[in-house]
Amino acid sequence: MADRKRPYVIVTRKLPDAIETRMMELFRVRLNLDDAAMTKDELIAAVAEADALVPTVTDRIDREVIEKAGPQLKLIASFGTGVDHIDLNAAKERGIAVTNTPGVLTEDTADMTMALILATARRLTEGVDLVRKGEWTGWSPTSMLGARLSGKRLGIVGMGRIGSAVARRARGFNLSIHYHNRRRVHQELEEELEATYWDSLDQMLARMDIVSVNCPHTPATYHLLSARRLDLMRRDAILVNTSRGEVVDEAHLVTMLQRGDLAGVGLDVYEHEPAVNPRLLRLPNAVLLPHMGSATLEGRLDMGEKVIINIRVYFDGHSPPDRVLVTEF
Ligand code: 8YV
Repeated sequence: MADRKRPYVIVTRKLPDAIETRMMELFRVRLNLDDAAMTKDELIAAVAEADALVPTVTDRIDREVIEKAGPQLKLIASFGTGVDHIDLNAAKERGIAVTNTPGVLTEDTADMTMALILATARRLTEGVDLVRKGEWTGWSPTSMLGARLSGKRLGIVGMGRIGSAVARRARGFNLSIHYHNRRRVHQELEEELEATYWDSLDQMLARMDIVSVNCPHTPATYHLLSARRLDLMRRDAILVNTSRGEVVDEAHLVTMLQRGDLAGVGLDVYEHEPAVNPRLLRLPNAVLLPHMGSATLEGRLDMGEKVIINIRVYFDGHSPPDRVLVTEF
């Protein structure tokens, strides 16, 4: 490809070597080899010169950044599925296309959701800590008792790709599947999962042993699990979140755990990421992960390949396969 025809692509974080190498072959690229997250000024400078920007969840591409974009910026090809870090309306107004990488991190995120359900119900991190600290004095019939999964009810908030993948796994653990979603899913899927649909999130929350948050963060889902709704949950229930922290009122969640109004939480995401509420850190019944739900080698490669395809297809003059439409949110 002649250089003048190659789009100039700025990548905000270090990506897997194989992806960066392929990008170098296909585009004019500025990589970020030391992986330091860009400041707002650096993002503004990047959109002033790039034809395509490849950000991640750690970059806030807000209206202010988008309004500073030069006329050459045509595409924001995000490395990740969630697009809540990008102001989609501002991009649309400027005629800038936005793409993401859906589908390729479904299985990995669902695996991590199950891992958090198991770890929280069976007190995995408490057990690990006991052994590592040399404080384990031997087996006892009444120590480290958790909750049995088999036969319990799992309520999935958001039955999209990831929610359905969680449900399939959960069936293998003999959990019964319940869900709340904007729209009821197809009958075949409901039958396959033997899933019970709840139009009322309030009513579902009040009856579940385990609640899993699997919906995206949008203006409509911000604090969907509000203080009032969290208070509806059973005292012996657990909550896991591998989606976005903003969907849950985190401060109230912590207060409930401190008061013993909830049995435990498993969190991979936080409302003010990467800050983790210090009160959470002190709670033994909180299993806390550093936003690693999709962190597999295979997943990162697949995400990178999707980014490359979206850029190529767009600059070949076609609609990219993973174009995000504002109306979806
Ligand atoms: C990604 C995620 O790793 O894709 C998402 O929405 O939350 C993560 O698992 C991250 O977004 C990369 O930008």
